[in-house]
Amino acid sequence: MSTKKPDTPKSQMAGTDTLDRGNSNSKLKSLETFRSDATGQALRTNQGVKIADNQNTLKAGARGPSLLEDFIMREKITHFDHERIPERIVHARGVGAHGYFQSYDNHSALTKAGFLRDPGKKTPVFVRFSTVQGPRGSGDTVRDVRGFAVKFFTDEGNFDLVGNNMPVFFIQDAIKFPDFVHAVKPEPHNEIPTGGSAHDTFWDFVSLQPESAHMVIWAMSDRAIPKSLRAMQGFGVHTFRLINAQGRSSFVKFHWRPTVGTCSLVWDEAQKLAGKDTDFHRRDLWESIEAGDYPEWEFGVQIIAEEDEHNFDFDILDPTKLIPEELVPITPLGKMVLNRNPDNYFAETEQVAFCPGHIVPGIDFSNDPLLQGRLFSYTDTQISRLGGPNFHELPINRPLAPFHNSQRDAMHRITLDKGRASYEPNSIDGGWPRETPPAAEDGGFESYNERIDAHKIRQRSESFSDHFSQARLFYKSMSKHEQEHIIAAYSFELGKVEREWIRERQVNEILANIDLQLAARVAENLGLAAPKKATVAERKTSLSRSPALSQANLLPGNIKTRKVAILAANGVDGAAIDALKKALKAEGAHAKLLGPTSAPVTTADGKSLPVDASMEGLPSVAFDAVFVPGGAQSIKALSGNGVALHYLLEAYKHLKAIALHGDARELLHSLRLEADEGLIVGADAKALKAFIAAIAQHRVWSREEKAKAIPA
Ligand code: HDE
Repeated sequence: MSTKKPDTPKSQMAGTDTLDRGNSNSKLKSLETFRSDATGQALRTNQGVKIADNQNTLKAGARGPSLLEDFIMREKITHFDHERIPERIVHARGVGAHGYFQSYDNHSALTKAGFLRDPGKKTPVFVRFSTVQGPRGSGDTVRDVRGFAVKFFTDEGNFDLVGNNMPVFFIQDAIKFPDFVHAVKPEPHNEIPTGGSAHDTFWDFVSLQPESAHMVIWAMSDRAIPKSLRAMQGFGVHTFRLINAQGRSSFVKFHWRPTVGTCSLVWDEAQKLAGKDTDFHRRDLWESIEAGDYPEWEFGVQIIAEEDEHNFDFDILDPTKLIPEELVPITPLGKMVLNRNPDNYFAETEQVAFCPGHIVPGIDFSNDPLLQGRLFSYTDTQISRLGGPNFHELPINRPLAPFHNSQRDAMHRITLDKGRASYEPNSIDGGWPRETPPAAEDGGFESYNERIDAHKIRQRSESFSDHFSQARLFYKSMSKHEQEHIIAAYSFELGKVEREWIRERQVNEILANIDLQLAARVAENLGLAAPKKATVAERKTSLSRSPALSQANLLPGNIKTRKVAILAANGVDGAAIDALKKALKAEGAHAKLLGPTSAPVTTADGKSLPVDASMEGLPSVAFDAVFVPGGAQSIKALSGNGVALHYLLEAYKHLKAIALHGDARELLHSLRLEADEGLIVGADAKALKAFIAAIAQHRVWSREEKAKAIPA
């Protein structure tokens, strides 16, 4: 972001800009003349009249009453009065970014979708990440599922992959969605809590709805407090179909894997961030893109041949089940890069309208009953949220593929349809627009020719009835520290539940059926008796562990884009700062210099160093690691500075890498800490290497027990 003082406008320049949706195609650009740039422009009313005075309402005398005829003031206030639109009923808080998708190869054996057949093509995308429960102004780091919705502007129309950062869902049938959402949302009498699930109605519902057991354990895991939006996996959740030119269908699960690895905050850090920086995740996304650290994901699919549909010990149509990667590995198809921030939050991130029903030839739905319901819901919700059925004409939603049909009029119509015939067939307008028969390339959309022979019935398939095996698989696949976090999260959330019978039901009828030890640990923390046995018999499954589910196995082994705080006061060793910055730069990581205040600090050799912020301004929770350079005078000042000491203790408690360089060793005494594999003391190259290695580990898990003694 530029902090330069802006120039005074000199000329009356052209007032529109173009939208480059991550694509340099000039034909596309010329279609998009809706971005308004007011630089050099006169202030005018919406009717184009130049405004002479934007400071004073028209009055009868300088001290007299305002006049109704002031059309300038009335227009301005009227527009302002209607600025807000309804926020999304779920996923209200979100952040978006533009970028592109590029296929690695020609995947025509799998699908006829054009954007997956041409490795030379960059398909523009717009992505919106979101939390689910909280309103638009709620905190970014609350414990919650994250939405991961991608709109691909393909040449054959828009494809929306509206997924989450967890591979399963709370319910199996769409008809239960309003019940689930009503239960998790703030309670109706007092609208508490904002942004969280730690309350009675949520736990009442999920403890009565065993199909939620698997998703709830994901929500109680570290996955629900991601480190950043850039460090999240994404999942299409449902099984979809890919169809090739020969009409062959394969079932697929869609996956996004971030190149920076998948990792999380720790709980105390997440809670503090929700207060200290409500915008933590959106700020990180924005700043990374501005800095050129473009977030990147690999896009892949698990492929299940049509004939293998029934070869699993769960139903692939059941959205509460994942397909373990150990059973079906992910085939990489391409990559997505986010390289441009929106120009306008409302016009782009708020008005973007996703719908799982937006698909293109080569992609099709499965009969997953949750997906089937979603196909209806999203368009319906946009009609009330965006005020009518023309939301596809808003700039952020307009396909880049041309669209013509006989749909006409309605609220907010932008397109001026020429011609007389708004019906088909017609002979007046030459019969246009006409149907396109399906074809191997560029054909009309054709649904997969699936044979259905069934009774009309309201019933859940028996193959959907195993609610606990995969929740157990998830728990058993976690590393020790991840299991401890899950126990702590259930204990925290259920501890906030006021009704004891709800706590008991969750422990005895859900957790006991996942794992008796998990149930016993949570019961102990709640002061309940540990359940003695499961109420549902354990089923035999083909897999007891899935290492791919543990975030301990999902780190990239480097420190690219990580952020290090340097704590300094007057008298600091400037050479140590330079050496660290150089080393971090070589690794693709970043450093910020923090002083006791926002004033520059003076180095031991008399140089003045501007600081990026004060220690209070950018707290330890905003960083991945902390470095304290030597310099006797600086260390003396920091040892007597409560903010600095708290900074280090908090970073220690949050299991971050800390390096105490040279004289900074003294701080060990003031802090009453001992060096460990992530608390590195020393001033040589070896110490710097050890510091970088510790950052790459993301957290010092071996410290976790000890760190519990540090006050929060
Ligand atoms: Fe959504 N969901 N959902 N959902 N969902 C919405 O659509 C709905 C589900 C997801 O950034 C709404 O435009 C039903 C699963 C994301 O704009 C609404 C059911 C998954 C977003 C809606 C589900 C999702 C939404 C609210 C059960 C993961 C935000 C505003 C049948 C695969 C998209 C809107 C954005 C948003 C309905 C279940 C993901 C009300 C009925 C499963 C990422 O239409």
